[in-house]
Amino acid sequence: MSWCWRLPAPWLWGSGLPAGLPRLKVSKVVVLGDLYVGKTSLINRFCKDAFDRDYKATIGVDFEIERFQIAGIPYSLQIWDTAGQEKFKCIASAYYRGAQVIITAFDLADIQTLGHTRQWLAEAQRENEPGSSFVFLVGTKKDLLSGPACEQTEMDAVHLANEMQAEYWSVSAKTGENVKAFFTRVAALAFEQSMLQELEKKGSWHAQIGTGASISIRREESSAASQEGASASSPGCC
Ligand SMILES: Nc1nc2c(ncn2[C@@H]2O[C@H](COP(=O)(O)OP(=O)(O)O)[C@@H](O)[C@H]2O)c(=O)[nH]1
Ligand SMILES: [Mg+2]
Repeated sequence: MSWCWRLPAPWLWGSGLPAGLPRLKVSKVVVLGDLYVGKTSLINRFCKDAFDRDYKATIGVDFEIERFQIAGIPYSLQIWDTAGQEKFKCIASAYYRGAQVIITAFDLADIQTLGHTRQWLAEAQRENEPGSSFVFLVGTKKDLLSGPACEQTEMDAVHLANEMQAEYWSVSAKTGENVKAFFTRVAALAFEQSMLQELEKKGSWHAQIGTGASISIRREESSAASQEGASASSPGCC
């Protein structure tokens, strides 16, 4: 891992890969939540390792690509950010469609935004096959909260995450706390699911990794690992 850049439009991406490279596997990740909860800051912290207090909303829907090498396979997360349309609750359905990972974000210091994540998730799930996306609930701005107030909010969030069948994380884009660990988890789950889908398509439990060794995966173990990964937990709790 890794490098990252902002691309102006989806149709410009994916062409002109150097010959001989295996086709890039890409997972679409959408980030949702109320305006000002810190979605853009979270993505910027991960992709650019930067925090800009006065970050201006971007114009037009946009995404970042974060590239990884997992077991020798080039792999990318395509992380979609809104451009402020969430203010009007009118995000185009194309934004949600095909999301392998749905991240619903709320501000730990603004409890109202937690309740709204339910609606954001429902919107995103309407545009996707039931059960086809991993769901994460992310409490942002962890640096603003500590002590009993933080604990209570996180207990409420874990409760809601259980209802949503989501995994709960709390992060701070400002300090960077948990941001890398969180996206590493996102990438690991999405990559595993992509690999399993690829293997199922090929009808074989053997796959070639990059240009190198052959691996085999036992279906039972892999699905158990996926289910465990998708269950609610609170690795980022304070
Ligand atoms: N203290 C603190 N402020 C944050 C954090 N993340 C974002 N913010 C601030 O919250 C405001 C909204 O952030 P932004 O990323 O634009 O939110 P978005 O509308 O959800 O994309 C900005 O003033 C950010 O500087 C954080 O982790 N800690
Ligand atoms: Mg934003």
